[in-house]
Amino acid sequence: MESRIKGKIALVTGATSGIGRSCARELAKLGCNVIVAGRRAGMLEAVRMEVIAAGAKAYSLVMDVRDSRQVMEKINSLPTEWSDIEILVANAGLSRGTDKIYEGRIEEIDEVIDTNVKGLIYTIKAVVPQMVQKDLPGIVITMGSVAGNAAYAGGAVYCASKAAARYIADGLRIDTMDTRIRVTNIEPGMVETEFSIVRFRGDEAKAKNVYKGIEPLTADDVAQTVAYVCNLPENIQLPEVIVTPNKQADALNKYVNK
Ligand code: NDP
Ligand code: 8X3
Repeated sequence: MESRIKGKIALVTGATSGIGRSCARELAKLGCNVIVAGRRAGMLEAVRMEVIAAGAKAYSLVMDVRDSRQVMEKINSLPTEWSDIEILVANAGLSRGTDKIYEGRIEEIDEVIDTNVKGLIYTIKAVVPQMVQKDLPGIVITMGSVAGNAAYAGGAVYCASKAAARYIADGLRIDTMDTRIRVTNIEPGMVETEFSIVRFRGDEAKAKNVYKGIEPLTADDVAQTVAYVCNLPENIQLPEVIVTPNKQADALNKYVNK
């Protein structure tokens, strides 16, 4: 793929694993210099090395997107050579538990909403103003989900958080219509990453079972979609992209080989 984004600075949140990690690598392959963000410093260092191995520059930002002050301070005090962020992949997120909404643990409900909804807003609020002020042809990718388009059993809070991501993206797209910024909500279906292990509170057997009888997407599949969107000509905006494995139609329907 010919790169239109060579030399641009990208910030990827949730870059320590899964989709974010793959996005950091794919953007680096297209010549972007990448700021990788997440909470686990050791994992960030590994991703930073992967970006460098792909021939780009990399900078690590240890931050918890739930902490608004940390997000604002860390992003606003980036070294000058890293401060013109043109591509934001706001990907950090999680699901925790599969309880019925009236039985869910308050601390886990807070964790999901604080990360997926408030963390997303804080990240946008920290990055987008400089895109507007500098009149940059910015690209904002929000990581939604097919779960944002339909609720399912045991997923009320997560699904609500991903519906919120969709509407945050829609609102931002409207609020930036008079700028060069484009906004895309990516809505993946099943992707095998650490996601299900986190959702099942570390139970790897339960997590593996989610993908029994169906070939899920890989993190690289989603990252290639993100890279494609980021590399489009400036006048093309894809408001949303739904990406599922072949045997999954949407959040509720999938064909499982018995
Ligand atoms: P992973 O668990 O592999 O990655 C999640 C990433 O989010 C990690 O890098 C983690 O980093 C980061 N993260 C979580 N909480 C925070 C926080 N408070 N502050 C900063 N970073 C945080 O899962 P995926 O790669 O699959 O998930 C990435 C995104 O894709 C999520 O938003 C998820 O909802 C979405 N998605 C996933 C699908 C799937 O089936 N896997 C399908 C549809 C959407 P660290 O722990 O180091 O902070
Ligand atoms: C995660 C995808 O299908 O587990 O956002 O809801 S799914």
